Amino acid sequence: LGDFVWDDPMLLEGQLTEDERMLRDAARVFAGDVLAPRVTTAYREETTDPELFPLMGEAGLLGVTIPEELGGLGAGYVTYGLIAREIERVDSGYRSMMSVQSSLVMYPIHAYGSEEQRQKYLPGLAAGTLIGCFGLTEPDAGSDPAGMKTTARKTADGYVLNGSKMWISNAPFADVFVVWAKSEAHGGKIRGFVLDKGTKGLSAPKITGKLSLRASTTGEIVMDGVEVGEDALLPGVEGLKGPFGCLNRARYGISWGVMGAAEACWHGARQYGLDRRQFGRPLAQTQLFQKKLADMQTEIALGLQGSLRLGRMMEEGTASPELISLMKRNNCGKALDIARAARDMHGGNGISEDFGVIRHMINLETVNTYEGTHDVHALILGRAQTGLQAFF
Ligand code: TGC
Ligand code: FAD
Repeated sequence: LGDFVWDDPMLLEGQLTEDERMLRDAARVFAGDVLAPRVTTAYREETTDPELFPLMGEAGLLGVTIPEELGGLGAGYVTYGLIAREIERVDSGYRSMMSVQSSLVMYPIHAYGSEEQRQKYLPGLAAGTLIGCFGLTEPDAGSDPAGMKTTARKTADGYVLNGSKMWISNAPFADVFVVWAKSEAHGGKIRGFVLDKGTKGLSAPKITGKLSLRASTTGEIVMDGVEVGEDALLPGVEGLKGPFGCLNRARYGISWGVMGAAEACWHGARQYGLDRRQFGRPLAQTQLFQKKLADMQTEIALGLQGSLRLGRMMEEGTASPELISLMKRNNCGKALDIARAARDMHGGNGISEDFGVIRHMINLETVNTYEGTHDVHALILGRAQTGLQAFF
């Protein structure tokens, strides 16, 4: 039998290629050097420095799976997941900025866009000189995006969009808006459009007062008679499978990302328990403390192994949307439990910004909700195993 590696019980490290380890290590250095020093202030002040996008771009963190000739890294899904894990180890909001740009903006332009749209947007998005956002959710259509009210009406040479989107990451400073609307010219089917900042009738007010994910900026998208040409339509997809194709990639990345946040909480709690003495011995020498550490270690080891398997399946083309739901749901729920336990294990210090565990815990409330809530993914899995639709 082999040796037990407490912080990598499944020996994940040995299951990665040299390139994957190298790109992961570069992301870890970036997260430590560039993101970690900013996060406490950004979170406290509820601000995002848009300058982070070009820095992420320079570091090769945007469009990891997009081909190199379009500015991406041309790497695989496992690399994308490993990078999400390193960034979310610092903060879920920073991973959110990166995954919206990569999976929800660059992916649809690459997968569904025309060659002109790819050339126009992808290099700038990969470099981070353009910032993107993705508008699916509306004030009255969250878990049920088919209920959206945003419309695209055909004109002689394009479309007019009307409607509003809610809870849109990056929107207030975005240059490129991928929005989904019901198009009358396409029988009321959902179609994707790429809008440019500054187009008349398009605005994106910031949502303030968020008590979670404060280092990521969130806004509305208001479309009040936004006129665009035919070239704004994403030609390659029709129906809900368009936005869901993007969500599959982002949800997969989240399954890795939240494990990074969970690891930060677990390692923090372990170290705190080793350093802090009560009743004449380290907290880490008590049975209850060790049981919590063992639970964290187990769930993280299993969660990472599941994400790695899913990543390999994505790379070989065998991953199903339902399996993505399973991993997104499981890893978010487990990460939230771990963060809550770590907060408790830090005692009073657990509520201080100096230790970061409460920031992770509160962030994970959002991550458990966006990209399909924990319960909505349960309904997707329930439907897949019973054949019975329980949404309505
Ligand atoms: P349903 O009848 O199940 O499907 C409609 C059509 O869509 C297709 N489809 C998928 N295609 C690819 N991948 C998937 N995962 C797909 N899921 C469904 C399906 O095959 C069908 O296609 P067709 O050709 O037959 O028309 O649709 P429904 O209306 O019953 O949907 C129910 C439900 C609950 C599954 C779905 O609406 C859902 O997943 N709701 C959650 C909504 C959600 O995840 N919103 C996310 C918004 S974006 C966001 O949160 C970004 S946060 C980013 C950040 O900051 O990191
Ligand atoms: P609702 O759908 O109203 O759900 C409320 C509750 O009801 C949940 O517990 C849910 O599980 C439950 N529920 C819903 N339907 C059922 C059912 N059939 N059976 C049982 N229970 C049910 N969206 C974007 O498009 N782009 C973004 O960039 C984006 N970024 C976000 C950033 C943040 C910080 C947040 C908070 C959200 C973001 N979202 C974004 C929106 C996010 O995807 C939605 O909030 C999420 O899909 C849930 O929708 P909702 O908020 O309308 O909740």
